[in-house]
Amino acid sequence: MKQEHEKIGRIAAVRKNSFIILWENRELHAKVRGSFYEKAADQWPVVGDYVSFVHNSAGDSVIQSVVERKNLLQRPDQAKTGVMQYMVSNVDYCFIVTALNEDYSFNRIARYVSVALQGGAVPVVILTKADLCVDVEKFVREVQTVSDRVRVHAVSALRGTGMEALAQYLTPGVTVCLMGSSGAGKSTLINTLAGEEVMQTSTVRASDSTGRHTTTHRQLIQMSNGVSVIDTPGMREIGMARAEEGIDHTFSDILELESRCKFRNCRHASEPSCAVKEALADGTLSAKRWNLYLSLTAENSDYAKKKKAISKLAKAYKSEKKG
Ligand SMILES: Nc1nc2c(ncn2[C@@H]2O[C@H](COP(=O)(O)OP(=O)(O)OP(=O)(O)O)[C@@H](O)[C@H]2O)c(=O)[nH]1
Ligand SMILES: [Mg+2]
Repeated sequence: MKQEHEKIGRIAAVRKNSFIILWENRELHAKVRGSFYEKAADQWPVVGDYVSFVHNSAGDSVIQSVVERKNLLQRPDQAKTGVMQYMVSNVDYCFIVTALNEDYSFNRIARYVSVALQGGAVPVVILTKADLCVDVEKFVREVQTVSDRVRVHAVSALRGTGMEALAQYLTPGVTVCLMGSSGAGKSTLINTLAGEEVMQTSTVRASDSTGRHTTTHRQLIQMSNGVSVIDTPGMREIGMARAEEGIDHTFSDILELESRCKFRNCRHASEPSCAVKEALADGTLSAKRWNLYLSLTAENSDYAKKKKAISKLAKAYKSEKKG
């Protein structure tokens, strides 16, 4: 319960155990109250969280609790240690930013779409640097085949083209999070939308078209039109973990096919009247899409197995210490 003297603000940035709270157009430095140290990692404030806090005008304010989240976007940490990284919360639209150069990857987009859908955010693929690409429409069409849940727009921040299509998402009170590789143009897009330089940007390496990790931490920016935008540092990869529902939503066409197989536990191997095999044979389902679904699902369940093994080891270690 929020006490009389507590205020509600929104987390704009997190640096280890220090937090920045946005409150009445001010940025306040804050720490969490001691009881947080007994809480699980996903209970700690992340960028996008609304928090109840006690204001301290002379020093750090103190976060008392995290207001119940609408959603939480997460991914496995890159070291694949079985630990999840809790990225951002209370996101309406997840802008999956991919440049129309060597950065473009159909498979990576499908991964981001699964993560966004798992977190309950609407995935919107933004193909940037359209000015560098000769056949933009081909890529737009291809992205549309990732999932019927995905929306896609091609833009050039450099030329200012395609930006007007993004206005439909940018309504007051909405939170948009931008994700994608370093150098894809996330911060540039935010600056263009804000109409001023709110984020620092820098040129990409000509050799491989990738960026230099200009944005180093997640940051929420409140724009004058009432939209909150979260910029994130470029990600090298996006692994699959705890994303089974997101994967199912992304590949809902495959789930629909599976439901039409004669046998409920059909492995789509040698069983008769298998709707998946039939769709693969008549071309309604491409082998590429089927294999992508299989590989994302396998990666996701591998993670669950690994996590189980780790917790088993941890339990054994604990009881050994006790005994
Ligand atoms: N040609 C072209 N260049 C662009 C466009 N948008 C961004 N860029 C350039 O791409 C480079 C990288 O842009 P950033 O906005 O810093 O990329 P970022 O995704 O924020 O990168 P990180 O912060 O490292 O994750 C800059 O030199 C931009 O000027 C575009 O539409 N067309
Ligand atoms: Mg950036």
